[in-house]
Amino acid sequence: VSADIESVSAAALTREDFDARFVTGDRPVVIRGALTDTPAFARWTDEYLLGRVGQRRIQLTASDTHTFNPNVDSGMGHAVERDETFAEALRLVSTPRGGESFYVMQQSIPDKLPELLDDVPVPRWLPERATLARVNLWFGAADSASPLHFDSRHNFLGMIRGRKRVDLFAPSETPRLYQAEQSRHRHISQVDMLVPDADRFPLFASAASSAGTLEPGDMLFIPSRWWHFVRSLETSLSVNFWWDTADTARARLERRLRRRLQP
Ligand SMILES: O=C(O)CCC(=O)C(=O)O
Repeated sequence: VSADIESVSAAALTREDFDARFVTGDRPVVIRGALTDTPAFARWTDEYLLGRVGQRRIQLTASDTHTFNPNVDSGMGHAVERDETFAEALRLVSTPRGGESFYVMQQSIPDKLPELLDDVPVPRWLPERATLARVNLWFGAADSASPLHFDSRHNFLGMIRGRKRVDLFAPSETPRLYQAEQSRHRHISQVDMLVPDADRFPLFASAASSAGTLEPGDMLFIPSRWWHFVRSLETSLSVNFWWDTADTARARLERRLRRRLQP
């Protein structure tokens, strides 16, 4: 059961509209062309990135499949992080080799790649009442996929180069998504989106989802707690912004307290 993710053009959407319709409304939206006027969109070629941050050290995730799942027992492959220079990571991601795939995942731009920070201005749709928490870089080859999961913060996922295919599930679908409750990675689903196992996860087929393709320059708003499965359609470079409102910050604190108080 899948619908299209709603989309609006950047020019047609004010910050106030965005806040009222999508943040308060708890609805995802693709803002088309949101990043086309950023320095990152104009400048981020391999040559530019190598010149600016080639020698900076980052974590590169390696996996024996195209799905980069940190749950060792997921059956979706074994993802491990290793420390590399940005230049080496770029080389490994760009040179496919049999049996091993690489994905630069959620690397903090302010902490690890500070020379790039001025290239990614805070999107003008960030509500005035919101607090920006993190800005990350993602860089992967075609077919790289992060596992189906949710985050506790609101998210803007923006494409700089390449396209990504995204599937979204509302928090109300959680009972059909087989959350890895017992794991350290409890925000990750046990379902392999690429080959769902109907015997182990029979309810998954009836989960309602929406899907869409992010083109270069587009930015997707993923509300807090919405499940997302993201796959690169070609070599892709993206950034994401995690942010809180009073509601998401309070909900996170309450969940943490409740977990601590559990016998
Ligand atoms: O782009 C991806 O692979 C995943 C992005 C994501 O999970 C996020 O921004 O929270």
